[in-house]
Amino acid sequence: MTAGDDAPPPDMRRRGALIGLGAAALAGAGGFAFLRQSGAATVPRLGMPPLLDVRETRKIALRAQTGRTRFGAGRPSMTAGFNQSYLGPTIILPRGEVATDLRNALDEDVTVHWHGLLVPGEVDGGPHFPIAAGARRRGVLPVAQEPMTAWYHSHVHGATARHVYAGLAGIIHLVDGRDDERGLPSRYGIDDLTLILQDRRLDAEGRMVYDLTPTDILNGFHGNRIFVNGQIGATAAVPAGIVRLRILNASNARTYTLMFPDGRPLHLIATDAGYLPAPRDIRSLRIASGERAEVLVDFSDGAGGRMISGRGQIDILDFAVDPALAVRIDHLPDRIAPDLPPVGEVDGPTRRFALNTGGGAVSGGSAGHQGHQGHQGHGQALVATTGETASGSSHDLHDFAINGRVYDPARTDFDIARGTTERWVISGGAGGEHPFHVHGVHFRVTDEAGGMVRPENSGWKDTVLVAGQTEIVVRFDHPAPPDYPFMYHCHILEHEDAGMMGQFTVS
Ligand SMILES: [Cu+2]
Repeated sequence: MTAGDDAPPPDMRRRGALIGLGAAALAGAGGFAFLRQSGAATVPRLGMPPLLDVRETRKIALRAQTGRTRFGAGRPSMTAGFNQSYLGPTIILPRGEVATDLRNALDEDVTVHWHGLLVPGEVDGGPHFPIAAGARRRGVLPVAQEPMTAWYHSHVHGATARHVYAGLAGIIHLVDGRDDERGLPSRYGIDDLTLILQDRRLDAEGRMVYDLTPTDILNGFHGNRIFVNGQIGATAAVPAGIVRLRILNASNARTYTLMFPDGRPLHLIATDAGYLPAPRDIRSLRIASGERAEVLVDFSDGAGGRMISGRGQIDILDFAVDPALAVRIDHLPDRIAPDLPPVGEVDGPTRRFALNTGGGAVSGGSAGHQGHQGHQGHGQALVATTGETASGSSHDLHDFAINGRVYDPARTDFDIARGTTERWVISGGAGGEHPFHVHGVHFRVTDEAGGMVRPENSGWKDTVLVAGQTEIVVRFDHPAPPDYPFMYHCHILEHEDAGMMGQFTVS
């Protein structure tokens, strides 16, 4: 169903016109410094999200709020964000206990799901943990895991796609202070770049819109512009050395195949949930919605480059070497982390999950057809629509489910004994590719479509793109009581909202 991910609409090809943004347009681009000026062309420099470093304070304070944001040269768009008008700050998170103070200044429920953090169901921030309009909720995250790039986003059932699209998402760097020993770049925004990739649909006046058609639900919502950290057409300035890219695919549905057309390798150092033992050289990186990857790229030849997706059809981000940036890391590390432990012995049941996309495969989903109420329902819209599409009826065309059961918040799909290791076999059906995410666990991928596991899936994962059939081995160490179960779902957010989700307890 997502076969067209790498095939852009015509207006996404070659963004040459956007590179030549005029000064008037840049005034609205967020105030980022200009990278260079040559003739009439002025290129905005890629900015990083602001930092929320809680290593000392041990307190994460986030406020969900609406805003108006200008993207590129467009007119201001209705948006939402955490502590700002679009997206949220980069949280630098230490291990240990960290307090959370979450406030909701929206006119509707919000949640803050900690995607990738191994925390109990009570603080996981899934759909069972709504924070009402105007409310405030405090909690504690017990963080006891290895360094990784995680993220946070709203996860209100039926509204997740609209919320994330509007901007209610941000990235987390979980750190242990040892990256210097590992020989890894760690200077934020200089040689350690955060790249939040999103595609968004802009109308003729450059305003972000979310018009959900039945086709958008079937394929997931795909945009006509690429945003990196909420910016269009920016260029990243890098030193002439080794640069680390922390890549988060925070798109609603699009899968990217990232590469440099000059053949420059990507040295993969981390998958979703932690470091690989050593860099793995790859020529392209496939990254689906919800996934993260960290790569090192060598710019020591002094030449910039252009990162593209899908064999040259979509420009993602230009890189330019700035000689003023001091080079701190000039060679690849040989070794980053200990070898991955062997995949654990399976001592629980094997479970099978068939991801259903319509076609009458659904039976018995009694609580089913509630999925898309949130897209146009209660409260303020958060993001504009043209009003031309009637999204509320579209779910009647396609039933989205897992094993024939549409998500029902009142139904626990199964219970797992804490400490058990299970094998899960997930099938996407003919032609469908779905990123499958499980809350509260990290897992290993043991088989993809009967063949080799791709490098992108060779380390610790919490989300895996299922094309055909994928097998994972999962150990369940973190508790989730009946009131706060863990979710498993497709991370194409329109599929998830439409019911391709289930939940389980761990006790
Ligand atoms: Cu899906």
